Amino acid sequence: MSLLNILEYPDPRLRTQASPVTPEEFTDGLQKQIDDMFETMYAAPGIGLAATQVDYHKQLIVIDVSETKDQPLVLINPEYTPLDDEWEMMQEGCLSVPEYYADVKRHTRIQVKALDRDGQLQTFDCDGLLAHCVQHEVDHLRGIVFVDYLSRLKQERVRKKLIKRQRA
Ligand code: GNR
Ligand code: NI
Repeated sequence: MSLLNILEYPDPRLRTQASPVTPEEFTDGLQKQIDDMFETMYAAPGIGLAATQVDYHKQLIVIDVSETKDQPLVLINPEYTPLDDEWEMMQEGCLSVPEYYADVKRHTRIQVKALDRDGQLQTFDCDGLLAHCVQHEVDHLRGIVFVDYLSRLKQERVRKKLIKRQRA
């Protein structure tokens, strides 16, 4: 396994739209990419990682929100739908925006449909941290970073702080 480099905001590659994984792409190479993404996420440490963040522009996400770090979840070509009209705020962080945290409003309860690492369709309902994490990761696949939801002033502050940090 290998650790992958994580792109940092405001890297323009974080704006890339990921393409769906096709049936022919379920190869050993994809399995290795998934394992490398888990290793990178656990090492960071983080609770989720989207392929976009490691400059791999396929619709692939790895997640583990468990305290014990033993409940890996692979979401390929994910889609979600809100289960009701409720929204909630939660403080979010992002491995592509190091050392910055801000409140983000997301759907409280969602239904998720995605393929697993074997290409089998999985469907589940979730809420809480997992629901926030899925929405945050699906945003990455669409080229959206959580700071996009903040005021222009805050976005400008984060951008300057990270550019300074990247030079150091
Ligand atoms: O590690 C992470 N924590 C987190 C906390 C609240 C909502 C979303 C997240 S995802 C983040 C890892 C990451 O950057 N995934 O893209
Ligand atoms: Ni993120």
